Amino acid sequence: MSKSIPQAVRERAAALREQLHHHNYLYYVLDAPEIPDSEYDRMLRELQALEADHPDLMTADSPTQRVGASPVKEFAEVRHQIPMLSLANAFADEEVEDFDRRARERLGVDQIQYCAEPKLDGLAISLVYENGVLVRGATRGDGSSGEEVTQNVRTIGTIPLKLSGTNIPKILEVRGEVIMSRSGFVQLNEQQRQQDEKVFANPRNAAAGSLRQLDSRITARRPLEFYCYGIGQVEGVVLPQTHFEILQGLKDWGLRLNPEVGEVTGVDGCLEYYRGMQNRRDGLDYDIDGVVYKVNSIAQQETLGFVSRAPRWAVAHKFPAQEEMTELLGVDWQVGRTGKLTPVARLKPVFVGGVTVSNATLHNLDEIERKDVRVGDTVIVRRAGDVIPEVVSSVNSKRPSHTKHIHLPKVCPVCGSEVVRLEGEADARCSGGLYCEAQRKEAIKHFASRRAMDIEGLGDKLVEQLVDQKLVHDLADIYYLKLEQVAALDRMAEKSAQNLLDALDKSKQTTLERFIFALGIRQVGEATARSLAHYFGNLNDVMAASEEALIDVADVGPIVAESIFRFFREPHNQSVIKKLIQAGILWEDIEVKPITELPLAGKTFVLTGTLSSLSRDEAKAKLLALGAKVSGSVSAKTDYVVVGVEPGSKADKAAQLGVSVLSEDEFLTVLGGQADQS
Ligand code: D41
Repeated sequence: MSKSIPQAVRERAAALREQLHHHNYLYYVLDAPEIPDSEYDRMLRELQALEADHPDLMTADSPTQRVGASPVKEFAEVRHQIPMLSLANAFADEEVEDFDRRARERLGVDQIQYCAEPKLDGLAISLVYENGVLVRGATRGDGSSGEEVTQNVRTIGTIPLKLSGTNIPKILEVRGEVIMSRSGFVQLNEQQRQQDEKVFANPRNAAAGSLRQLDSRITARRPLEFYCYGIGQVEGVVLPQTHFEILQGLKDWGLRLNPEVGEVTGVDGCLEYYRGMQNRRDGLDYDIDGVVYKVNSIAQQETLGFVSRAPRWAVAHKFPAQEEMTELLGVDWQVGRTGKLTPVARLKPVFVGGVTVSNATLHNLDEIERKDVRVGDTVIVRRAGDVIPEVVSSVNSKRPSHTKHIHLPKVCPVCGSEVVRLEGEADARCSGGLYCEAQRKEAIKHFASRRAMDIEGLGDKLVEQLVDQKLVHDLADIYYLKLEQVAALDRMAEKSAQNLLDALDKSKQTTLERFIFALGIRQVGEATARSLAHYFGNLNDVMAASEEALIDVADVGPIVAESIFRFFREPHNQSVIKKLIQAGILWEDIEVKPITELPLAGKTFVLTGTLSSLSRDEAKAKLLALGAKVSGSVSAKTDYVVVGVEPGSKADKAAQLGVSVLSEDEFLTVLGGQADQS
């Protein structure tokens, strides 16, 4: 070290390093930070400035190393002093039983104590500490030699640059796994997407790609973590007699140990641990692909030794793979509640995630294109936890010469109606609406709802039964139900059935706007239905209107106009409407009066609090009928705020903005007065 550095600077740098190490340990290892991040950053910047002014101050274990260093051209090769062994795999319980039996026979014991660990799905690395200072990090490579990634591992917060505690060995090689958490992975990919950079297929790939960066400043920005699982070369310390105790010792030196690691007895203990981890797996914030059992006694490990490159004292008990390759035989399109078409991959059956999978989702056409999946391709199928299996990607190198591109069907596979994909929407939809079986239940529920035809007693459960039992094929069928059909349904009796028929009868007397709203045309809510009713005055004119004519209606833009136009061109919709009218649905045609001539035209109301004489929906309906708009929030454009009992913040907002406030009585007067006039 240079003599020109003042003693005070030297001491300050040492003190900062000491504090930063301590806070790093509290934050990453104990998960119990004592100071805010801002304070940590301030100390780090101060140390960086001192080191920049006095480069001789720099040390291998300085916390400033965490931000990365200048890029390297390539990684140097490092030979592992003691080879990093590989792990034998077991897939079935019987293979674990065989492993345990062989080990017991060799040792001549009845039962073995094991250390059980989750098998993290990351990259194995080796860290060498000399007199407590991290001097080298290397990948496992082929087990004999790997790549030197010291600058990169120094950027990983959970890897101590300096060991803490007492009895620090002269040389300590720690082995463990570098991983990326699931949440870190999601965040990283989100960021990559925003910056138009490559997104990673899974946390393991992201961890590998991040660790093997020639520019460690990039590694520093990646959410990598480290968990230790063992040791290599050790000098200058006497280690405990069991693997579990050795791991505890590493923890005391400041290395991170997975909290799931535990001691178990015999093969039964192993299998019990396996089931436990399998159940907890989905709840962890990192991927594991199995568990590892290690004979706990170091003396017994030495007796057992190893075959070729794998120890006889350890085995990885793998979970069923969550990703497998198989062939894409074809694609079917499934129609969902709203008519949305989802492409479903028909696969050559494959065992993945513990079950045989022959169908998987392809999400939508954009995803199919992004993943470049074609029929005939070999694809990767993923089934994680209880989620729906999905096609992750195609395997380009396995593409045969005869693949077929996947196209959106022109007509709905369920009902044969035209399929439409509106501009700017990822999803394609069946235009069959009321006719399409897949959409029928939802359409009927909407039709019957309070703000539509208001059919009392026709709830969701009943609608489902009616459709499932094939009593109702289209909307209009509900008006042709017979008493004995309804009475025979679950949780129905003669009386309740009669009540439903009465409610159906009562609903037939309605208004044009309710009827249009009840049809469930995409993009047509209550306000638009009302505008249409008032603009055209009768149903025939609405049905016959051109897109140009529709655009002239207040609140109707080109997208809404197209949706309405298409709906009424669909022959099935036309015939269902005819059948509904024939069932006796009626309303009085509206005398066509431009909306601007209605008494409350151009006035915007906001309702807040509970009104005693009418419901919020009723009040809204009355206002709409008088040409007013009803909004959910108060703004400078609001004309009146109607305040009921227990009003919310909207009343305060009205006062702030100087908007007129109406009590319930005043509001009723407005409605009554206007109603008389109209
Ligand atoms: O979590 C892991 N991925 C893990 C890997 C673990 N918990 N323990 C391991 N133990 C070993 C032995 C028994 C050979 C010391 C391992 C690995 N090996 C390992 N990782 C990659 C290759 C081998």
